[in-house]
Amino acid sequence: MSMFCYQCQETAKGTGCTAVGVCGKTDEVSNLQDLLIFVVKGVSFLAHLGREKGLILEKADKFVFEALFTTITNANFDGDKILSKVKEGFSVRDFVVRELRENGVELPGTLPENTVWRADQDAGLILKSLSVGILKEENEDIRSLKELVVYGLKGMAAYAEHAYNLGYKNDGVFAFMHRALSATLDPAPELDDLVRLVLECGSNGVSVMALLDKANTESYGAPEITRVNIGVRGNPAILISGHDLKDMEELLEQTQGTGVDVYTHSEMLPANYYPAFKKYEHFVGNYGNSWWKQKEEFESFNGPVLFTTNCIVPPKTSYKDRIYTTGSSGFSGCTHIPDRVNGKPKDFSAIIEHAKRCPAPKEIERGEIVGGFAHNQVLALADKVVDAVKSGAIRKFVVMAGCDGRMKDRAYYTEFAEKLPKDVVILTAGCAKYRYNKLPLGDIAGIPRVLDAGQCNDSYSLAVIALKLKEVFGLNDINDLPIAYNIAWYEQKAVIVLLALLSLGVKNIHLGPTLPAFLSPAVVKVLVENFGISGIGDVDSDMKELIG
Ligand code: SF4
Ligand code: SF3
Repeated sequence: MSMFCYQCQETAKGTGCTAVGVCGKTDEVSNLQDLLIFVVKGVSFLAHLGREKGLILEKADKFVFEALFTTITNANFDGDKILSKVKEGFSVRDFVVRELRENGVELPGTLPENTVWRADQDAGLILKSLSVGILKEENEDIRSLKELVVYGLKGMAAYAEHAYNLGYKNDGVFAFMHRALSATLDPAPELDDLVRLVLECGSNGVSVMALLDKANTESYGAPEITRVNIGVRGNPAILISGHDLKDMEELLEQTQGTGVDVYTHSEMLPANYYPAFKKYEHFVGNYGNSWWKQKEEFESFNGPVLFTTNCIVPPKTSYKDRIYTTGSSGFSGCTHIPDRVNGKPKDFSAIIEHAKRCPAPKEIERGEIVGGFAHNQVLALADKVVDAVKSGAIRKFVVMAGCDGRMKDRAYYTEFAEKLPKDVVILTAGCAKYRYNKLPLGDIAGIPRVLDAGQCNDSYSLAVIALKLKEVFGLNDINDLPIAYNIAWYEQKAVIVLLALLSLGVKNIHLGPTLPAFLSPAVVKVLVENFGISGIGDVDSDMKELIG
């Protein structure tokens, strides 16, 4: 075994990637990510000591969320970038220690190794990276709960970073991140304390998604019902993927008047729903499907592709030179567009010039998809929705949010959507929607049968809608609503979305296509007993159970 990673749904044999990632991550990159998490925990341990005494250090907050985001599945495959992040962690650690001393915060007599270990040479770092992995924790249940916390924090970090890029932050979320990471350094924690931490992770997940919702909507307007073009025009173009709307804004600004069009890819599709982006005439629509189809679709797109976040599939040499990364994403050998300096916009001129040299995208489909059903828009239609439920025109909603993935068994979700009775409406968010958002599912009294709220973080919108419906129908329990949950997961943002739903009291969530490998049997038992979580079975039996 040269590595161990089991953080995503596609982990090898459903147990763990041990030689190379199914995602394409090498053992060296995987181990360096382990080392980065090791250092992150050290920084958070120290930052938490400061916070207990009222000392807030933004440098530590920023380092922690950026580093966690870097280790999310399919975000960063660049070993050098991860190594430099580890080194940055050492200097952030030094800075925090200095600040603690200067502010009279006492350091404990014995400090965890994570706060003091260092090496100056890369060889020393690489050697250390082999011994700080997940399996170092021998107790299966403690390991499971600690990793569940860390993966929830990774998702939280991604959303915190997007909000931060727009000038929004929630100090309580940062405080929690440091406290939780610090708690994972306890060599002999009580299981109950870890379970409590997992639940707190969920409520902080709600806070960070609410923050990002506020950041996105205050910056770009509330998403509106939109018919998104999925065809192409004849100009050279840039395809923008990932989740970061600040990058979207700056790219649209800088491409204006250059003759280069912009299309969204995968999780960037919901950018089409924001009023502020609609004013750009050269913003054409969405190209392609969810992340795992990129090998074929980037080939036919012809122009350069900008990754603002996950999900990158290791590119084929035929188009690798057209891949650009920015922010927490990275891939060795691809051009990385540096971060903003002193609040100035990123410089996208290189990718724009590249686009000008490329042929226009090849058409792979034609038509439109409808989206933009975030909470504001749905609540504007609340009367219509409530009437439809009261009259029985809508029998039930089914939340089918989350992620898509490449495994064949995800055809389940297409079949489930197709077989749903005609009086059931799908509520979705995240890239899971690509399994059914182009099917002719029709509408109910003018309400489309697939209501897409947006990106995975917009699952928050689905929770707001559910809470509003609960109020309108005068119910005491969110679980009394006619809403079923059949959620698909892949990476760690789905983990925080799931924990957030649990913290809101949602029960009986079906999670598929498989339950996480990082949940030990005892932890699964806790989730089943307290929240009624279950996996999925075959479409017909699940339909009976979920819809009746
Ligand atoms: Fe394997 Fe997923 Fe980890 Fe990649 S992220 S190494 S596929 S478990
Ligand atoms: Fe998708 Fe990667 Fe999760 Fe944001 S883009 S939902 S998988």
